[in-house]
Amino acid sequence: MISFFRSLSNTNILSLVLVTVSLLAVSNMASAAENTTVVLDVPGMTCKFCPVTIRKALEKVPGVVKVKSDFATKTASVTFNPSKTNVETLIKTTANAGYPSTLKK
Ligand SMILES: [Cu+2]
Repeated sequence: MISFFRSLSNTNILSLVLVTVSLLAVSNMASAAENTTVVLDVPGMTCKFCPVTIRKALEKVPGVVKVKSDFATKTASVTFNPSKTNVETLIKTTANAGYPSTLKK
């Protein structure tokens, strides 16, 4: 091991350290930006096209990754990046689209 490091020039050791540090930084960022999924109750859905309107509105919100809206259960399941948006914004978005919602308990 020691001879391995002796065989490396100082520049190579420095670049090894830099690569290690940047890899650690990337993995930390990934865990900090872990996505969250919430389910919203949207009681105002009255036909099978309502969930489509709601899904399209939510998909326009920056930070929203995935939306599944369902007429049968009158819910919208939203996966989002919590460093970019939040539940209040999602609820405001459905209300602005004509469908007031609440966080499903
Ligand atoms: Cu409808």
